[in-house]
Amino acid sequence: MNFFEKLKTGLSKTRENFTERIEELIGGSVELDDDFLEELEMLLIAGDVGMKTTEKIMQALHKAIVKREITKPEEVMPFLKKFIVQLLQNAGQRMHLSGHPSVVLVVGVNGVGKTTTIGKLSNYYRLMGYKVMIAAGDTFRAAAAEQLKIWGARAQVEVIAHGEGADPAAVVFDGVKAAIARNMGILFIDTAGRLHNKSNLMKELDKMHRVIQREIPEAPHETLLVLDATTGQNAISQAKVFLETAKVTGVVLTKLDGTAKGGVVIAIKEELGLDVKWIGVGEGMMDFRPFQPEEFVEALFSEK
Ligand SMILES: Nc1nc2c(ncn2[C@@H]2O[C@H](COP(=O)(O)OP(=O)(O)OP(=O)(O)O)[C@@H](O)[C@H]2O)c(=O)[nH]1
Ligand SMILES: [Mg+2]
Repeated sequence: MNFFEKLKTGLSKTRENFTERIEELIGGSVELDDDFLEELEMLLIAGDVGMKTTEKIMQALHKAIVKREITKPEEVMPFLKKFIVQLLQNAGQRMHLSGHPSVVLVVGVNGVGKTTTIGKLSNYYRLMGYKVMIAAGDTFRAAAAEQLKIWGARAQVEVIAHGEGADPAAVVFDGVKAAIARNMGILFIDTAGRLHNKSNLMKELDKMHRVIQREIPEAPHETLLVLDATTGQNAISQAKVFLETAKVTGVVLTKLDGTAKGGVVIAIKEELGLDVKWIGVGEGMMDFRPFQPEEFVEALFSEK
């Protein structure tokens, strides 16, 4: 199965919950009346697109109807598709990797897929020709470093780790030093995902930043927030806490396979002002790709 097929299969529940219900509405309507518009609005909200985004889409649709650019229900689907691609389209999706090394901090609450994402990213960039290293900054959870080492071995990338309970900032320090000494292109830093309260999270991230910036003042070059698509709107509230404490530069949206809440991709951009840079559609190394709006929308709106 190629990635597009995987994405399409992964999004099948989201399609049932979102696209197919909109298609049903369109198929059962003759007119673009208030009932139709109200129903469509409900379906967008139920599809985890987010309130703000739904409003924006509905306003644009209304305008198109008033201007008679759209006159029939069956014209609504192509309109939505185009509009959503436009919403997701932007220039900020590329990773900033101009450092020597570039430091990429990976944050998020527990279980969202941080460690897996670092494994996948390491492999991706190694295949692109980068020299990659990983620092196991999650010293809190038992076996976290072991899990990372397994991923490191699979991705053929070295992992800098200390024992359980060690100071994460000390691991980060060693990681940064080693990455500089060995002329690495990218250093990925894993972090603990236990449910932080805000002040603890802030303290821990501050400390890591200080350690990193002592060696590389402009780092971290990227702070990726990992969000789990299966949690839908909860992912949005989680993200807000991180946005208040860390300078997040992009989102990795994991577990798009098998969730009905894939519409959250659209909400992330509009509600949080963040770009989804990567998506995960499975547990394997290759189930991962830069987010491409057109491909995503194509998979979301494709026929079975
Ligand atoms: N189906 C699916 N599972 C995923 C994906 N990404 C990660 N997972 C799974 O989610 C689980 C948690 O992944 P981890 O990478 O350990 O998550 P984490 O954020 O590092 O978790 P903590 O270290 O406990 O905070 C694992 O079983 C992964 O295999 C994905 O894109 N799709
Ligand atoms: Mg982890």
